[in-house]
Amino acid sequence: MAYDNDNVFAKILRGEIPNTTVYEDESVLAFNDIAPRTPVHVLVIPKRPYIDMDDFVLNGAPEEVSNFFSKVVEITHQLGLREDGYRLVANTGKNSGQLVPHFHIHIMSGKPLGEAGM
Ligand code: IU
Repeated sequence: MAYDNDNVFAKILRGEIPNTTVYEDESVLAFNDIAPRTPVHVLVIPKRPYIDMDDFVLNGAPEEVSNFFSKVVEITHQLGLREDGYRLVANTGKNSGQLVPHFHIHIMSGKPLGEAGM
């Protein structure tokens, strides 16, 4: 499957669609989910084009992958989530219900979330 340059997160990265950024550096962008399911619902994406978690982990450079996950944890700290905790979700492929074909991690928190599931 080829990466779709017209997916909504590609448009956000090109500045064609606005977003509420919570963190940005040369390789990563984090922004508030447009339809939050929890009081804190942030999406973290690599700036380079990967379709999903599988594509990212298998085809990204090892430093890129480890840097990304370090940034995710850094962002949870920046958001003040370490003490009460948080959930990370990375929908991958059809069965997961992944809607946007640009790899992203959901950071969800702000209340007790119960059993896993969105
Ligand atoms: P999923 O893992 O691909 O199902 O999640 C996509 C998320 O992207 C979902 O939570 C949407 O609310 C969110 N989103 C967004 O933040 N901005 C948008 O313009 C669109 C979707 I379209």
